[in-house]
Amino acid sequence: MTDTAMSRVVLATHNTKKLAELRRLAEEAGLEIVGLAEVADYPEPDETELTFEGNALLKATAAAEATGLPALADDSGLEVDVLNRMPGVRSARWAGPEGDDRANLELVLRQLHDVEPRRRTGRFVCAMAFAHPDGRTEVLRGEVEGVIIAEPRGTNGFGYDPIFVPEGHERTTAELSADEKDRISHRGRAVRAMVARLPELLAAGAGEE
Ligand code: ITT
Repeated sequence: MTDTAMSRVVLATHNTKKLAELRRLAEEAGLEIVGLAEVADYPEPDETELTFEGNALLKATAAAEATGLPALADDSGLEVDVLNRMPGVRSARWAGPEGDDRANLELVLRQLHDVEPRRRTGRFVCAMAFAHPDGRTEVLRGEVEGVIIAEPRGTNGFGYDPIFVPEGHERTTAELSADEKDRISHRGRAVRAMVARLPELLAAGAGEE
């Protein structure tokens, strides 16, 4: 295996905004990225697990099996403390199966309408899973704490970004630049932790082939 081939990974996500963030973070780390659009179509697994880690592993494993390439997938979402950490793993479809970002965010705002500011705490969570075609897997978590504000602000990012202000910041993650968000985000943290593990994960796979 050449060095180039060793760092080639497929990013297993159908969410184009998430793909853009993952691609940016992974390419920064020197990985050669293959998107799902560049590989043969395969059935998307149902996200049947009750944890971010479980669902991330389902997605990464399905991609590695279908493509024969090492795969990375994330399962992510917003946990709101007064909602018993929901929407959690149901973040993408909180307001209905069609996965409408705006409807999801507005439902959370309605659910929090009478909650005072100091109790509107929560976090973005990202479980980042790696799956090698030889069957080995790894999963890591990144988080960013923050508060959920009452009025959406900003147009960058996606999902719940317009209502989430990270701890120690005044702007929402939809008002931060891409670089600023990457530095502090749940996804940025998880990707950086995974990238640090990849040389070992990819090399071990090469040795066993
Ligand atoms: P894939 O499963 O194909 O990757 P998805 O959108 O279904 O795409 P998830 O099941 O992981 O992905 O759901 C993630 C949802 O959580 C996403 O749709 C947003 O609503 C929310 N979310 C995750 N990361 C976010 C971020 O960085 N900013 C804002 N919202 C985020």
